[in-house]
Amino acid sequence: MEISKAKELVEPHLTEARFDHSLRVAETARYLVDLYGGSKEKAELAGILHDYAKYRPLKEMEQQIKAFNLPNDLLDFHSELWHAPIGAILVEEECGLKDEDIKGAIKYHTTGRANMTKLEKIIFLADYIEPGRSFPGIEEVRESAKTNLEHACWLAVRNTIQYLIRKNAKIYPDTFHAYNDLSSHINGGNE
Ligand code: DGI
Ligand code: FE
Ligand code: FE
Repeated sequence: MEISKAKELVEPHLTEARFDHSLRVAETARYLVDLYGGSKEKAELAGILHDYAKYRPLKEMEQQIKAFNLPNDLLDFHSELWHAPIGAILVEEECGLKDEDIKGAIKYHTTGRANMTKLEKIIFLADYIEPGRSFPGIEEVRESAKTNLEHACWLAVRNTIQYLIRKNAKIYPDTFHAYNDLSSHINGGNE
């Protein structure tokens, strides 16, 4: 898919601010590909498309989780998680995007998972550190992103888990799986 086509397809589904966020994620993902390798085109497309389903009505997404045979347990967690796996399906259904790497990066961009592909890590991290973001601790993640993709992803998941715990929010198992898996990359997995 052409980059310009992807922008055209996504823009009507997002607010202006969310579209601009998506363009910054795409730009940040290209920067991470410069550092860690991979396809710049796929990274840019995944960045542009990652929040495609962000503003779908909740009722519609609830039905899609069932209709698309997505894990039912998603329904027991915050609806904020739904746009990622649903987006990965809708970009194919509505936009004809078939690339499995890009669909995986969209599917896991919110929670992460164990054994993330490089593109999944790049989009997960780009979504967290794009220049419009201002989370507590983000500068440390941005610094780490310059030298160690896994460590930076680990910091981002750790910060997200800490933020969710402070809010008394539930944490989806894939988020823990991502944290544990990335931990073994950075400290041998024994702690
Ligand atoms: O769509 P974006 O706002 O660009 O970013 P995102 O897709 O990473 O969504 C971020 C939200 O998802 C943020 O409010 C934290 C939340 N989140 C991430 N992991 C989990 C989670 N919420 C719950 N309940 N459980 C999780 O594991
Ligand atoms: Fe998102
Ligand atoms: Fe996003």
